Amino acid sequence: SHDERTFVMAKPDAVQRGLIGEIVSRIEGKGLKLVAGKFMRIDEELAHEHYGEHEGKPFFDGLVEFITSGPVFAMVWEGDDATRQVRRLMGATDARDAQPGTIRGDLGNDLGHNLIHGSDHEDEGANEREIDLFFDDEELLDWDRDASTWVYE
Ligand code: DAT
Ligand code: MG
Repeated sequence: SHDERTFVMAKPDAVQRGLIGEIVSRIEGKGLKLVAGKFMRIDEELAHEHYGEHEGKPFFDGLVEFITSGPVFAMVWEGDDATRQVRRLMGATDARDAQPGTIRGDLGNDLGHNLIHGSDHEDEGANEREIDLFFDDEELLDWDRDASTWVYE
């Protein structure tokens, strides 16, 4: 099915560096369908919920500080295997190790400042949880994109 949804966000460093369009463009170009987008600030509470799995780790406070430091562009993308496909486009967590051709590999130079978040495809249900955390149901648009018949056989 082509209707898997995943949560993606251009982090504050991507927004500050003017890379929102580049990030959207790469995911759009891959053939995924945009279902929601929101330019917003993450407050302390949302940051703790979103990154709850990392609470207690040495980098947690810095991570929360970074993600709340400026606006982010939150998105929901849909497509076949969308969660894993976005992770492939993103590249490895540490942008210094990410392969060229990936968003982090081409545009990033740091572990923390790694430009983009995408739901973890190895964490069952993380995509739906994160979509629910950031978006109300009515913010997710139900629409047909004519190009879909040319993306998937
Ligand atoms: P990802 O963003 O690839 O899903 P993650 O969920 O393991 O990676 O970690 C969330 C973010 O936390 C990651 O994008 C950057 C930061 N981070 C992860 N490990 C770190 C570490 N060892 N030191 C500093 N920051 C780290
Ligand atoms: Mg993660």
